[in-house]
Parts: sequence; structure tokens; C-alpha cells
Amino acid sequence: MAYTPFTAQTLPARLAGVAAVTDRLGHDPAGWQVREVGDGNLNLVFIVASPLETLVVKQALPYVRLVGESWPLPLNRSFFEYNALTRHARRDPGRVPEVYHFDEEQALVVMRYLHPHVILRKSIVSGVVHPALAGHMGVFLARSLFRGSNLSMPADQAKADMALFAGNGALADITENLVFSDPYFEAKLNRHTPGLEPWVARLRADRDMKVAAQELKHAFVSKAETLVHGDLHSGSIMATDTDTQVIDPEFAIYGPFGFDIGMLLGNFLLAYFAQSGHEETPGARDGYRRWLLAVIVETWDSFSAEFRHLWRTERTGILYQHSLFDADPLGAEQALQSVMAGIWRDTLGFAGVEMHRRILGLAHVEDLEAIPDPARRIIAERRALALGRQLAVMRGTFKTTAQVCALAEHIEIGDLS
Ligand code: SR1
Ligand code: MG
Repeated sequence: MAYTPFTAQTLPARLAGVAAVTDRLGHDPAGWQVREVGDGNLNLVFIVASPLETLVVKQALPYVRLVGESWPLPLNRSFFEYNALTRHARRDPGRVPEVYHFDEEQALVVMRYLHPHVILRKSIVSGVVHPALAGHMGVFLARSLFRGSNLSMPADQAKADMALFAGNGALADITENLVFSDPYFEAKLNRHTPGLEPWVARLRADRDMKVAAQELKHAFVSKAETLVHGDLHSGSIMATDTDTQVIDPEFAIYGPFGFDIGMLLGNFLLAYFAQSGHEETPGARDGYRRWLLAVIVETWDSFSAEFRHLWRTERTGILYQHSLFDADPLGAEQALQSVMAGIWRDTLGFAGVEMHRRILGLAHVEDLEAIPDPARRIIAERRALALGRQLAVMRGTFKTTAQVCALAEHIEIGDLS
């Protein structure tokens, strides 16, 4: 059967012939409840429930759902998502939903239903704390990035994976335009909160910022360092009090170590500045703001500790090869410092441009969009634009996450000029 986008009515007939589904849901598709719940920018997402079990079915559409059929998008992103999910499952077991079935022709992945998990972004807008989040994400980032790179993989396998994921160029093209270029000129699909114009114009006239954004784009397209998730924002994480699941790696490609970390920290910083738009009285969310900053610190610290551990115990790839440093452990540590410094610098830059594009570009974030009072939203957005600019342009000058958090706090409480 040629590719067809399914509906809640047509999906059961297709799934009824799939053993991985009927083994779990049973053999009576007429008794299955199906709901389409996709609220992302690209795909259909169905929840399929029988009295025995519930599953999630994600199907790619041949166009960008957010925009419509005028923006075609290859269905094979589903193939890359499936391949990234299976690699992530091996590299950090238990941190991604289990895949039960992949149907390449229908661009469809059947996977575990995450329950009682919630989309992290929605949780953050509501001011909910997730105690395990930062530790889980730091370790996930270290394991997925280290184990997908030439620090760890046999060289032939790394090259094969680089070639495989290079096929996901259409999704990379979205990132290349939407993250690194469109926010900095009047691109057709850009939008911003009415009233923000003076600050948009100021940023677009900022030569240092434009150069920084292009340096970061240069890094994104040329540093094929590891398999990155490619779209690791708080909408790509589902969480409970004790569990964290990383979903939606359809943008997976070989890119810089710092890309996923930067995108995630950028989204935490956007959430930080958005809090003032959600609190009922000034200061009501002070504790939550502190928690968000602590998440940034702990995510980086956990990433850094696990990455350092893997460097010392699993460096089996062709980079900084063990045999070179057998008699020189201090040399290996010096090299590690240098690699970490590069990742940190890139991380800050990617965080900065991610913050900008979620305010100036096509794809915005609920954290800011859900602020009902436009005047308060503009204040939050101006603060985020200001920090994003500092992170991108001055990325070589920050030494610690504490410095980043201190600047965020300073911008939050200071006068905006
Ligand atoms: C046209 S797609 C817009 C955005 O949605 C995805 O989630 C990615 O973040 C992409 O940049
Ligand atoms: Mg997504």
C-alpha cells in the first residue's frame, strides 16, 4: 500500500496486521480507541488503546504541519527518527521510548506510550518541578554524544553513521535557516510579538550578532562530531517526578557536541524569563526561577561529569587514542580540558541563537506564547533577546554556568534599555 496519511478511523486496519501491535493490543481492532493528539509542528501522533495496553503511533506527513502543504518535507525523516531512537536506546538505555515497530513505507513508528509522563514544556509553563530532570538529561547528553562520536565508535562505523544521517539534509536545512539565519533578517515566515519591533530592528542591525550567528551556523554544518538529536527543546522531553524520556529525534544528524546541550539550555533560559509572565503576583515564581537555574547548572555538571568519566573509561575511538597517552595520563587530561572548553563555548552560542529564533523566527515556544498580557510578554522577550545576544557574541568569555545564571538574574531584575 502506497503511503497514506492515516486517520483515527483508518489506522486500526493497518495496525491489525502488525504482530508487534496485536501482541500488545490484542486481535480486535474494532475495540481499540484511537485519538490523534499531535500538537507539534510536523507530524501526526495517535494514541491507540485497547483494554490490554496503550501505544503511541507517530506518522510523518509529507509537508510541514505548522505551515501546510506549501512546504513539502520528505517522509524519510521517520527513518532517521527510528535510527536515532534505536541508537539512543543502546547508548543510554531506558532514556528513550521503546520502539515496537517501524513501517518505512508509511513513515510510521509504533512505540511505548509514556504514562503518566507530561511534555516538559507544558509542565514548566505550569510551574511544576521535576527533581530527576537535570541529572537524567546531563547523563543522556554525555552518553548519546560521546558514544555516537569518534571518541568511542570504531572509525568505519562512525563513518557509516555519518553517511547514513547525512541523508537527513532536509531537516538540517530547516535548522540551518530557522535557527541561524532567518531571525537576523526579515525572512518571509518570521513573526514576533507586535510592539517588539524596536528590539527586533536593533538585533538585526547588530553586526557582531550576525557574525556570531554565522560562525555558529558554520560550526553546525561543518563539525560532524557526533550524532545529535537535533531538536532537543523542552517539547522533546517527557517527564514525571522520577523519570525522563527523550522523544522526537527526527532532526538527527552528525553535528557539534554542543548543539543539543545549547538548544536545551537555551530553552531552560527562555522558560526562566517567561516566568514573570505567568506569576500571579510579582515574585510568586521566584522559587521556580531558582529551580530552573539550578537545572541549568546541574544539567551541565552531570553532562560534564559523565563525559569526563566516559573519556577516562571508554575512549576506544580514533580520537585522542589511548595508545598515544598510555605513558602520559596528564596529556589525556589536558586534551580533555581542551575538548570540554570547545564544547562549552559552542553550547553557549547555540543556546543564544536558539533563544532568538524562538522569539523572532517561525517556530515559537509556548512558554512565551502563553503569556496572556502582551506587555509582560514583550518584557520577557526583551530579556531573553538580551541574554541570547550576550551568550552568542561573548561565548568565549563565560567560564561557568554560575556566570551565565548570574547574568540571567541580572537581566531579569535590571532595567531594560
Ligand atoms: C518548520 S519546523 C519548525 C520547528 O519545529 C521543529 O520542532 C523544529 O524545532 C523546527 O525548527
Ligand atoms: Mg519535534
